[in-house]
Amino acid sequence: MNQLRQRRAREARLYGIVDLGYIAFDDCIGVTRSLLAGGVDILQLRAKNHDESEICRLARLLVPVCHDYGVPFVVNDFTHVALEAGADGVHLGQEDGDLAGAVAALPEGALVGRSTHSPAQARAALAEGASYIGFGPLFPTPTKEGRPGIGLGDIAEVEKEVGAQIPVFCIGGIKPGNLDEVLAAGARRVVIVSGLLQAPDVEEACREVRARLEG
Ligand code: TZP
Ligand code: MG
Repeated sequence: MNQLRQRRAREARLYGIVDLGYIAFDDCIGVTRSLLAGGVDILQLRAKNHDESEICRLARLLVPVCHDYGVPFVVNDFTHVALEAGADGVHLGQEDGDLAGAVAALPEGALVGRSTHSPAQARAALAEGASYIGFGPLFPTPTKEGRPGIGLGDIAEVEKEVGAQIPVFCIGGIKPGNLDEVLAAGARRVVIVSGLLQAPDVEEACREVRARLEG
């Protein structure tokens, strides 16, 4: 990954996800362009219920689109797909395998993100070499059904301990309407999925959220 994109990831405030649960395969490039034009700093492809060859095909199309904007592109779940597609990294959940394996498989400087649901998991991900973490879901969300919200109470602690070393992105049920309370709880960076993808104007929604994250 080039230095521009490394820096963009380090300083990222808004992380966007093209989630095929919300977006049709054929609309992915257009929606990705809207997210990028609106100012997302990292873009992930998340495609539950699609096979790996399809994900790889789409990832290959999205890599140059993201790179045109200087934005790192990350594949959810599959390190080998990230590698094959020329992505800038992979995002792994708690059950998606060890981080060291992904770090070893990907080029030096690649992003290896981890989903975490508690301060203990956040500290463990840092110790295992995560480039960044997602922390949540803060609120219950249809994007990740069946998981309880962890609330806002641990954000400040995780931001202080882990966020001093790697980016911590709060995630899960974040919308323009609750962003202020998330920020007031100590969040500095967020992932927003449905709140952006379901907005009437995706680009404008990103712009507004970005301005509030920087404000
Ligand atoms: N991991 C934890 S919550 C979540 C993921 C992928 C979904 C976030 O989506 P939304 O629509 O912003 O609640
Ligand atoms: Mg996963």
